[in-house]
Parts: sequence; structure tokens; C-alpha cells
Amino acid sequence: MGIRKNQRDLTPTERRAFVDAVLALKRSGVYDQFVRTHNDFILGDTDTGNRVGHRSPSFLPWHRQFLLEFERALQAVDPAVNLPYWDWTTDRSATSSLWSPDFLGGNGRSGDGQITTGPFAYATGNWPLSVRVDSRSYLRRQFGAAGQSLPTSSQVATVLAQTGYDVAPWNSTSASGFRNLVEGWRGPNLHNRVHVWVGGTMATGVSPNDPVFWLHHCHVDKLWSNWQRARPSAGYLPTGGTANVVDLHDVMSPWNTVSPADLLSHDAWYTYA
Ligand code: CU1
Ligand code: CU1
Repeated sequence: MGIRKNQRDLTPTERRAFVDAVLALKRSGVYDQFVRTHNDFILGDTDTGNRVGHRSPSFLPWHRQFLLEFERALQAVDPAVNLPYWDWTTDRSATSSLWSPDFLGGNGRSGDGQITTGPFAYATGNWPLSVRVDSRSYLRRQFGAAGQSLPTSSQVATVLAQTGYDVAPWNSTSASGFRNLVEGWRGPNLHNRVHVWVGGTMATGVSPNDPVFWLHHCHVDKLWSNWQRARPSAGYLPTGGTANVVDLHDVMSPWNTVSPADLLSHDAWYTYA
């Protein structure tokens, strides 16, 4: 049973162990497989066609499984490592410990957005982007450059107050429901806008190239967990017979072994500190 902590609460040893395990997965090529899988789903998920990872009810269970697979890969390197989460309602500045040189490194430089500090800076040689959407092989960030701000705790409270899980048409136009509001296509926009705020590589389909992707999605997963705890009977929708989307008991690609029903509780694998 792992314990996923706020990144602020990691000890120096835990911070180093996380970074070292991430770098080991990069060297072995395992990391890039995760980036490729994510980009394939971003490209394939559409509002009017088949959708699995995004703009759909399975956004939350799909990413829960995606994070579990990544966490298991980290633990194969170092069994002591668990995913930490980034609470962007409290860690809102470029000087947060999240972005320090001993953890994820800081903002990109002006001009090309290239990250020049920390273990994922291009010049370290540790972190060339091999799965990418253009010719640039360096990790980029441009905090707030698109005019976006990070979500506030009152906006999170608005989304947590949704009583239903999701509503028809089960895509990015669903007008209410926890899933579409937390994903960010409607309402105050939680998840999508954090990708945009970090900017650079995080604003693309190959966003897992930036290790902050995992900490961001870990916080989204924690918000789902909080929402579930407050509404134990809300469950998952839709329950069956819906075209183009993953119903409660449908298996999810690319694993084809787990359904949303299998992922409603994370208690068998981890808890949140
Ligand atoms: Cu995603
Ligand atoms: Cu995301």
C-alpha cells in the first residue's frame, strides 16, 4: 500500500528517489512508451467519435490506471517511490519547491521556453524528448504565458459541489457533472488550464514528457477521490449501451483488462496523505 503525499511534504531523500526513478525509466525507454501512449489517445479522442482518455466519462479512470501503471514502473526501479501530487491551489508560484533545481527544475527561459535548471534541463543530457510533436527535443515551460492563471480553491469547491458524475452527451460539451468540470471543458476549468498555465510541452499531447504531468494528474485523481468520498453512491456514468464511450463495465484501451468499475476505488493500491 503506497501513500501519495503532497510534493511539499516529501523529504529530501524522497525527492531524490522520485527524480532518480524517473531518470532510470527515461534511460531504459520505458518513460517514452508512456508519452507515446498518451499522445496516441489525445489524437484519437474526439467529441463525436470514440473517446477513451479525454473528453469522456473515462477521463478519470483512464488516467487513474495510466498513473498506476507509471507508479508501478517507478516502483520496479525503487519500491519506496510513490507518486506525489501538486496542489496547484496552494503551490501557485514559480518559486514553489516543486520547481526547485533538486526536483522538477524551473520555468523555461524567455524566447524558446527551454528549461535550463534541474535534472530535466536539456543540457544535462538526461532528458532529450524522443516522442515529440515538432523538431524541438528540449523540454519547454512558459508559466502563465497564454494569459492563464491556476485554479483557486473556491473554483475547486464549485467543481466538488457537482452532484452527478457526468451527463449526456458524455463529451467536452456536457454542461454539468463532476467529470467535465474537473477535466475543464466547462465551468471554472481545472485540469486543462493547468496544462496551459505550465505551457510549453505541457500544453501538447506529449505532455507526459514534463514530469510535472504526473504530479498534476495525481492531484486530479485526489480530487476525484475526495468527490467520491463525499458521494459514496454517485458512482460512474454511463452504466451501459452508450455509443463511443466507455460504459461502467466496458474494458478500457490500451489495457483491455480493466473497466471503470474496477477503478472506482483506489484503496487496494494507495491512499492520499
Ligand atoms: Cu491526458
Ligand atoms: Cu492532463
